[in-house]
Amino acid sequence: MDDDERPGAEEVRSAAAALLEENWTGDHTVPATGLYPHQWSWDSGFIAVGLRHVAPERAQRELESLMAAQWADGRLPQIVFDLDRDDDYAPGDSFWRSRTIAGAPERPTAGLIQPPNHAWAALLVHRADPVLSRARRFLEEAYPRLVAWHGYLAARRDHRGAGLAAVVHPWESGTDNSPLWDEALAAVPDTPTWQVTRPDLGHAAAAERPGRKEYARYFWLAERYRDHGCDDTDEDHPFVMEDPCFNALWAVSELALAEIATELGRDDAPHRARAARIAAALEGLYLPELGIYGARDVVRDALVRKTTVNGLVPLVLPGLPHAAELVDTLRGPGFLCGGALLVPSYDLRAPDADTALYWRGPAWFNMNWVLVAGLREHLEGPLADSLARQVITLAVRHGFPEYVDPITGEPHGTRDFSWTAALALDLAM
Ligand code: 9WN
Repeated sequence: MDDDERPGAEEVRSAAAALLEENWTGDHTVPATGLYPHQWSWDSGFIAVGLRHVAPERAQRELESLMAAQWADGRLPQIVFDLDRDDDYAPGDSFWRSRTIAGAPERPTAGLIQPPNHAWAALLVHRADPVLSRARRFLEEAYPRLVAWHGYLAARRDHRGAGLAAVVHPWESGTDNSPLWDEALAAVPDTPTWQVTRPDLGHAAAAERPGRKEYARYFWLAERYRDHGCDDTDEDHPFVMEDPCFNALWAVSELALAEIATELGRDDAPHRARAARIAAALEGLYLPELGIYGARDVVRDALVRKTTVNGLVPLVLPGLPHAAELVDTLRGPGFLCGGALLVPSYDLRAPDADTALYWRGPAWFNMNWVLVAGLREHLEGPLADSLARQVITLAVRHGFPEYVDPITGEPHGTRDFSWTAALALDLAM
């Protein structure tokens, strides 16, 4: 790409800041008006990372509003519903009825969770403006909530007792229709009691969203979890998966909590110990023959041997034993050397890869941002820099799309997507 095609830092900053302002509701940022009208958990983490450069107080409030919807058991919910603005999303509050569940907060939320990037985000937000952060007691207030959130993962989601947290629904992974979940999902009934509605298809093309059968299974699983009071005691829950992306983000966030503890004059050792335990347990997901981390299907006690971007995310961990192999895989024919501009969500050589279909081939900006951080962690500066430039260029050129075709850069999904703007902004600063 020619240098003159690249947007300058000021162009990125003003376009991204304007979009984030537009998507700000007064206490949080929606992922995108229309398709995603509420507050999403890991979106808020990524959005805060970008917001810190242009509106540090709003970045703090982004995380505070999510943490205000914490459940008594410590979970941070996948979605906090904003009923005043829009109810055009399913399943919404009428499905979850969270206020009828013991321990749920005042504000209506989903019962599920999303990947724990929040402590990492909180640390970055603090460091962007420590004076403001201290004046607002941002870390003092956030720390116990983040400790409780990670405590929930350790106490309620470590189904095997091996040190990893499991997701009980594809939505919890944030990578909804990733090929990692195919087999486990195929065993889930597609007969929910709740009538499946698809408002999402009014905002994005059907060919770019999960299919009808998948949605029926998503609803069935959500219904099952809800009908067990979201209490994580359902021993026959049919979908229990250990995701390398979710757990790597947990470990990084645990390391961030250690830094936060130090900043607050508390003991960082328990956080470092837990991060080390997660990192050690992650090694059980490594697939040497593929040079990548897979997922574990806890119900079937089997590893899912598929090469997806989720399996590259452990690169963010310092001292990762297989970092060199992961970098080779990332540079290799399934990912960047398939001629890709950005790292795709799924091995481009897979017969069922589809470069326009959501988490089954397209490149996502959050994953590429995480990989830039991972490459920098492992001293792969030039590759990190070229990936960062592509993130910025494709984000700005196409009006902050949700995801892009990794080969052509063609935009897909919704536009004006908040984390695309926030993370391009972060890389441009
Ligand atoms: C379900 C909001 C969310 C992201 C997820 C992405 C998509 C929701 C959906 O949008 O999922 O949570 O309705 O498809 O997969 O990562 O957090 O942006």
